[in-house]
Amino acid sequence: GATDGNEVTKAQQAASGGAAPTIFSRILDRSLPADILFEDHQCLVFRDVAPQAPVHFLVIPKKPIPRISQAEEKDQQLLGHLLLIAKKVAKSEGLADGYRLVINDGKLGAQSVYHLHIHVLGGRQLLWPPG
Ligand code: D5M
Repeated sequence: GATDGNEVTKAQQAASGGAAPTIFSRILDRSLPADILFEDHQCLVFRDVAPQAPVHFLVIPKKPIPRISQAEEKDQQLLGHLLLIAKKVAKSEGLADGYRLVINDGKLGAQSVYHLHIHVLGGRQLLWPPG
């Protein structure tokens, strides 16, 4: 029925645009602090709390797309925008000699937060292949 737990979960997910709330929803609504580097109407950029390089920040859409494998055709402009913002903030962070963008997807991709995010890592010689 309309009041069982399953329906409540569905309603909550519908209210958040089809994605379950994550820690990044709380950064977006400012109920959790973050070191924010850039914001516009489509995205937010903030430093990763567990940096894997001297510069490590995340570019996230305000739209709560859970993971890249669930992005849709209609997200094409937004996805391109995230890449352009990633390179713009990389430049302002001084990463003139190169850097890396990473999107982890799902269990085998080692994704831990199910709100799409582009990692931008730089400030040291990065290795290949990744782990
Ligand atoms: O990466 C998720 C990333 O999110 C991981 O590098 C840590 C980072 N993270 C988790 N919580 C926070 C907060 N509160 N602020 C900033 N960064 C955070 P994934 O690709 O999902 O493995």
